[in-house]
Amino acid sequence: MFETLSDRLQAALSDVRARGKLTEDDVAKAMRQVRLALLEADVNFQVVKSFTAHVKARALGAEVLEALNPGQQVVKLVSEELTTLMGGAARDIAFASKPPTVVLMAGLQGSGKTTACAKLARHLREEHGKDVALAACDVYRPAAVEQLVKVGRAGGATVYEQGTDRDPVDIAGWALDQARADGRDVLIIDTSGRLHVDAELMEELARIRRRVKPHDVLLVVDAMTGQDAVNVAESFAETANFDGVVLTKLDGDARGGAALSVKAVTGKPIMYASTGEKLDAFERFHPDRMAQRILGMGDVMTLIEKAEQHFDEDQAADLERKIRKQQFTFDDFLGQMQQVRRMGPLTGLLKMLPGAGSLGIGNLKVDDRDLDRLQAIITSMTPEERAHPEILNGSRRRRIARGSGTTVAAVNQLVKQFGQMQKVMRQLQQGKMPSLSQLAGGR
Ligand SMILES: Nc1nc2c(ncn2[C@@H]2O[C@H](COP(=O)(O)OP(=O)(O)OP(=O)(O)O)[C@@H](O)[C@H]2O)c(=O)[nH]1
Ligand SMILES: [Mg+2]
Repeated sequence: MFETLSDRLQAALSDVRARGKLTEDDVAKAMRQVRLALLEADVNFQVVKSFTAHVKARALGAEVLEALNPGQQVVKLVSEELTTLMGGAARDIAFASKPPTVVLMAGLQGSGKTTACAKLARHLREEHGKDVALAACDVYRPAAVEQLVKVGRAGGATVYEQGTDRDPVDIAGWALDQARADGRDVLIIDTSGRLHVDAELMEELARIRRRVKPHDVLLVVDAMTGQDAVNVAESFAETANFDGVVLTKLDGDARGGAALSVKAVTGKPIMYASTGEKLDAFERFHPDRMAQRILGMGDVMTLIEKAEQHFDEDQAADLERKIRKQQFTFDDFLGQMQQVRRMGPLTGLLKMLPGAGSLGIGNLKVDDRDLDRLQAIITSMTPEERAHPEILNGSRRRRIARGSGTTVAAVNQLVKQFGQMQKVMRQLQQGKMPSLSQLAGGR
């Protein structure tokens, strides 16, 4: 996401970043480029204007130009201002003192409301341990109820539905009674979308609001539609109030215009970001981390959180013991690989590393299929072979290659790399630093 914006902004700042001393001219030139980068990213014109004016004024302040590393200071400044622009502090759903907390989802057709209901339910369950129910109040599209039932259940939520013959307002009221009776912590209401922000849609939302008095109304907007998304949010903000934005389809948004403009234009923060069709492609929107990601400073915090979510502490301790005793086997290797993969596609993870952009790592296509192949090779080994790779002779390797649909060369390479890895581990164990060439794969 935001590749184009990220590349352009980093290019705009690469000049000042490298300089030892900065003049006012240098700053003005960099700001012109930042301005262009933002406009190209489809960021709202007014927003760009005030943003660059603000950064420039601060950059020209004495403490920046006279700092030891003025270039770094300018980059830091841009990062801070981007953070403010995107809403400053991150906000999650605030739970009502008297459950259920009611969340109403609104938005145009196809913006991703129904998917977001299930994703938010999953988030609230996994991160906050909440018991979440969903209410199916989109009665206009025949398949909408079924869709919510399906994704909602996959997200671990109960779905309250009454088909499509009742008034959505009545369904919402009934679902709230159900949620109370069942002692649910949260009730999320899925509503129907419209092609445009029209009076009918607004009236229906207003009626649902009056009936269920939601604690939070979330507007779901499709980031891929750029400024249109911002315009939709603006007209929603004019006619109906909402509390926060769920920005969807960020995975397909190279420009970032909506992400950067929505808060400034509507005054409402982006609370969640959806980055794919799968239920786990959903995260809280952290303006500071996002700004750092865009500027190629990495997003180590999110990476660490993902690692904490997906790595099993006992397994890690067990692994450490095995490495110490030099008992690391192909099975352990497989386990490690599976844990890493649970964190998400590798290409996405790499992008969170600092400097990923400038080192070219961000654009590196790590093919998850390579891992599939490695996994296939290892699972084609017998348990004995996995524990004692030294018994892997020619005929065993041929059998494994056939079994995994790969080649003997691929099997050989994996076995060799595994051998190198064990060697490095042994050396680390003996307190010796492995040489760089060993770490790089023993060439
Ligand atoms: N790539 C990508 N696709 C998404 C994302 N969120 C939703 N989608 C897809 O967008 C399409 C529409 O999503 P829905 O959740 O049905 O949208 P909706 O707002 O409920 O649509 P209506 O009920 O028709 O108004 C589906 O195919 C989703 O899988 C996302 O973050 N990334
Ligand atoms: Mg829907």
